[in-house]
Amino acid sequence: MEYVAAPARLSTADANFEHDFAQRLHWSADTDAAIEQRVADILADVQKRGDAAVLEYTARFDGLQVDGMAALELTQAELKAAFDSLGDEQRDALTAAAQRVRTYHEAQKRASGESWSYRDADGTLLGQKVTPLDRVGIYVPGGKAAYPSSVLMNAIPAHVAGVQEIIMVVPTPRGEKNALVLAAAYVAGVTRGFTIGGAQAVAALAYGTATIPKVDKITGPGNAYVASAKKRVFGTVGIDMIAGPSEILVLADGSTPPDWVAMDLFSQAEHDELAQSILLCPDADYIAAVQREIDRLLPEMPRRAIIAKSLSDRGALILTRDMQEACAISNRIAPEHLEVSSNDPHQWEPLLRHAGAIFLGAYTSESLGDYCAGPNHVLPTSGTARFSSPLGVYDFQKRSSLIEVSEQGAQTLGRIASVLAHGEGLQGHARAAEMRLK
Ligand code: HSO
Ligand code: ZN
Repeated sequence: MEYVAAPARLSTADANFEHDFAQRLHWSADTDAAIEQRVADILADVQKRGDAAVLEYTARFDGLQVDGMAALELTQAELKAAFDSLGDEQRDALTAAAQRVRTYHEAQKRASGESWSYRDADGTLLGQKVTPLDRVGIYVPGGKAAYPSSVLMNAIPAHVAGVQEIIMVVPTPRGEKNALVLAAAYVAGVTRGFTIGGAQAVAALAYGTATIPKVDKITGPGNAYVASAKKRVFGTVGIDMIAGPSEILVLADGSTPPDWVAMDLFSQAEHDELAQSILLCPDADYIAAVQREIDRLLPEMPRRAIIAKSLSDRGALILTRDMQEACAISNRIAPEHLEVSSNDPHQWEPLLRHAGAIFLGAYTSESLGDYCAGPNHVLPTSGTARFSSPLGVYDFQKRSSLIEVSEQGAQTLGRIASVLAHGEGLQGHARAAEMRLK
């Protein structure tokens, strides 16, 4: 079967541009009501029956029938054995990627993850104390989207933050384990692992069972059931985000070889038929050249069916008046990944405000960021980069305010508090402040 990848061809000069652009971008994170109901039932059941329910759902949904929960645990020895079983090439690549991701997140922790305090003129101490979460759960998808790189991206920032216990869950249909996923868990410092998945795994982590420890926060991507379960347990535990399909936006000035750009568009399109790849460029000839490269390269791609559908249904090649306008449109999209494919990327970078990750210059393919550059690849999607950030060390930390009022400070603050407390009609508050006045 021959596949055709035909992204929409738009131009900002067209009268219909706003309409066509809005249609291309439209994406809804709503899940259907049937899934919501089934997930609600599974959560309630696991909360009530614990391990017994987890065992039943794992047998039913993953075809993994075992005698007891012990058989669903991945021991440290097993994680290490998986690592040792890798060939040199994979082992070295995994270790190198993990080291770079660790170095990046250590810098992130130094920059914004440290406690601080100051004393005001009255000698009152004010500050912020940063502490890691005690225990987190990381959800690792199984099946066709099993990504060892995502194990690194979730577990390493948790480890760097100082989280003592990192519990990994990974659905393992029929018990077929993915050696690279287990090896990544070993390299990244996962404490305990379980071969469970779906809403039942999210429930077990959120509520705890006799075997699965209750965690404080659950991170990591998953299918519609997992996303729905994470939304429902939010409040009982923290969650990171609800990730939508992958996206890439390439902002090109025409200086990068067009086959490089075509392959970068493929790199996200191949994730998912719902993934979105967009090119913004002021040069019509260059856009035509990229389309020619798409046509030439597509038949070589093992995942060409997915790429063709993603590009044809959700992709776009957009002609802009100039690079400034391309930057402005990019800000409206707020893409997950933004490549500035220009020989002068620093000219445009100051104009770019909303993106999960910004990749500067022709050599910075997005795929390097997915695996090993260092920054996290768990990024805000579907325009949420307008108000949220990559997964990071800060997601595994929390802050407590610190206040130590001096005797003199109690006089100054006591007068202010007393007035406001009376204004709110709260006697107890007012008197607690007044008692400390001389
Ligand atoms: N691009 C994906 C992450 C990933 N890519 C994992 C390859 N493996 C997240 O947006
Ligand atoms: Zn990717």
